[in-house]
Amino acid sequence: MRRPLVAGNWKMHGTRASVAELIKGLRQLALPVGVEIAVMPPSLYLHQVVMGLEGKAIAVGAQNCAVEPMQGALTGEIAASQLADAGCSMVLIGHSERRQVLGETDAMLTRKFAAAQSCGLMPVLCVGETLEQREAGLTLEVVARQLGSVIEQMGVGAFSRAVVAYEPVWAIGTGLTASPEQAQEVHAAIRAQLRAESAEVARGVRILYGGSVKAANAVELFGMADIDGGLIGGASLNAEEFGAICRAAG
Ligand code: G2H
Repeated sequence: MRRPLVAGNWKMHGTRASVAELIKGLRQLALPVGVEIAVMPPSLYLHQVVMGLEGKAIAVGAQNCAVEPMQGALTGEIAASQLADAGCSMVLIGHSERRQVLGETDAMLTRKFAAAQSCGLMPVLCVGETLEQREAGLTLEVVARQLGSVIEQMGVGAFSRAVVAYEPVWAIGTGLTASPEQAQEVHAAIRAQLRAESAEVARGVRILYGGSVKAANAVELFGMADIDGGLIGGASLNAEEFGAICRAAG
């Protein structure tokens, strides 16, 4: 069976002091066995979090990596090899805030996905439609294109070492959540797209749901057949709430 994964995406939140508080809260959590748990702080605080969570079964990931895998002349970027060196084990690729605000394209994201894997990091590929696209009936088409561009370049086998996160853009940080049935429909389509290339990869790949997940709606969402955990934004900034969400996946 697939091991659920709950990852906290801290986005651009935190100070050294608030990060220290959050680490303290996370260290006190009773965590469920059988659930993989990760937090993804801003890059500036990765070292602090890796050190602070030493010995606790919480992995650390980054929110982005450079298109080039190795260190070099690329001002302001961070290479996947440097993230691995800093103690990260995974990295978000193509969060909608980066696609929309920073103009990251499917082509760039495929390079980042490849860079991450070449350095031993597990990419968490984010896909999802805008409200406009949903209302135009384009949800499955948009998600299939975002996923398809990585499958095309990397081959489906790459998803035996990757995670997919479905995050409807209209549900991100808005308080609106996709209903479990709405999310399940898209998750099933993602798995079917992978199954068309490899039944084995489709069976094993974890597909997370993200978008205003909180303790109050996590059990219902995680109870759906093709939802294998969550990517948690706002609610992951509160250790107790995050802990409750992790337990909901157990
Ligand atoms: C979606 C999610 C985490 P939030 O972006 O990636 O954020 O839970 O705040 O909607």
